Amino acid sequence: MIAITRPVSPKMADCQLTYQERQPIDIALATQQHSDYEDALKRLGCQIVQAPMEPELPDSVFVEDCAVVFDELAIITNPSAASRKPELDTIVEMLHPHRPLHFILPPGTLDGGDVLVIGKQIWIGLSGRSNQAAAEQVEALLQPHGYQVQAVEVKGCLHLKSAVSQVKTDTLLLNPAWVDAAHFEGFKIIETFPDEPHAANALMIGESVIYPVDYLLTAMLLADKGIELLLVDCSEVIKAEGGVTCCSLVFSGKRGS
Ligand code: CIR
Repeated sequence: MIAITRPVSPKMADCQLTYQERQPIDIALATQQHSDYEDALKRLGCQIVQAPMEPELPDSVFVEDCAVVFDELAIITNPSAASRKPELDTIVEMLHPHRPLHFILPPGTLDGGDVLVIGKQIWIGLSGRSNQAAAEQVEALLQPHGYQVQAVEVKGCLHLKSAVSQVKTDTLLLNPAWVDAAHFEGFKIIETFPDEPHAANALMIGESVIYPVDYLLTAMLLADKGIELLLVDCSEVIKAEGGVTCCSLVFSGKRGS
């Protein structure tokens, strides 16, 4: 597995914010936490490939939003937040050797945080950042490869994967206030605690899950259910409305057909 990451920008405190109040961000601490996160990815067998630092782009650490990589091809997104569009260039360069690249075109807008992929099923969050036109473009690209694409309404949070993510082959972690569990037929659902609304974002790699220590109640619940957790401190990216999925682009080093 390859994991593309990018160093924290010194300007991360000027990040986009939609639902949260602006809070001071400790850049040195964010950098340390990001390095610990990269160590967790390495422990799970990922080879880290760092994108160049983009000091002037506050949200550039959140590489997940720039692309979605499948075995057969990669989709370069089209972020609706103007400050995030320049993040794409270096990710295009980095993915070019690995996959045929396809681009989401206007009027489509898409952030990778709105794309949940499990096997050949793809859910696309209709959020403030991603729209139906983008979902239709994703479907046109992936249906010929046997994928099923479903657009789902997201309310009250930034991205679909703020509301739901995979924690086991057959199990999703989900905040029912933000997305309807009925969209995920056939999966077992673990609900986040009402006191930890942001706790639904987990990064499953193999059979392990990288998870924020910041959501202890939910972490204990997941551990109780036998899920192997690698806990990482995410206090600073959480202040920027980020989580564990958004700080990497993880994909197989082998290309499929
Ligand atoms: C933004 O609003 O775009 C950033 N401050 C946070 C992006 C987090 N990305 C993600 O969850 N995929």
